[in-house]
Amino acid sequence: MRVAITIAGLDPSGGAGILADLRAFEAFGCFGTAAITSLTSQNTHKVYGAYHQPADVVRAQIEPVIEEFELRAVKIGMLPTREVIEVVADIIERHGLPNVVLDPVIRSTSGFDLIDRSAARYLAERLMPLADIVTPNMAEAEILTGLKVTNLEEMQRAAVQLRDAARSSVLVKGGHLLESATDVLATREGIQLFEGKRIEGSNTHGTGCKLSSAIAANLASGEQLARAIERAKEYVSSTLYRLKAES
Ligand code: PXL
Repeated sequence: MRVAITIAGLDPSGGAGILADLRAFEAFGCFGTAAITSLTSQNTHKVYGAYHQPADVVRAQIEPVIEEFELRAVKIGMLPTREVIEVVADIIERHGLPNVVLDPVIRSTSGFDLIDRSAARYLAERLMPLADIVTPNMAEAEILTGLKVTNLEEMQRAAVQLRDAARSSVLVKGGHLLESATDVLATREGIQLFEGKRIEGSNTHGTGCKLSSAIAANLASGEQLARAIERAKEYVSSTLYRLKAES
């Protein structure tokens, strides 16, 4: 049995956060475990609030799971405070957890700050270097680099800067590009583009959560990074088409 963990926030409306992560794990044959970092109050249109969990509560959720299961991948989503970031970094280091996919969740699409201001900087310094791949969207790439990220060229510049700073692979997601949804991957080997079609009129809430979890599940099955990203993108597109057809 391949087991993965998601360490992320709970979106009770199910589109984002751990509920979306668990579905993506399952779609790729991974048994999902989870630790909740923040209980949010939201629906697919708006975030009303977030009740961040104390760092020791986050640790208490993760340690017994590690004791029982040999984790094959770790997806990290919303880490709301410096203290929670420190606990997660410490656990990854001490247990040498493999296939760490970090989705640096900072702000909801509707503009709600999901993590403390100083936590974004700490996330970059402390946790990005421990990740195998970091998956910021364009807005998150701007906050993490201080660069403007509005087109493909700027996405490439941001991806390279983040890769060099963290020495981990970086996928800057182009879901907010006007004409396409092309993603930019920067690894030690160089830059690779992943073309994506923009799916008009679909509800994109939670796509980042699904993508990072699907990448983690594919890495857990032994896929190479580029193939894991391709398969994850196909999965996210298929869920968007399905949601659109059903709405
Ligand atoms: O999509 C970003 C995100 C991640 N995790 C949780 C969220 C959101 C956006 O609202 O609520 C828990």
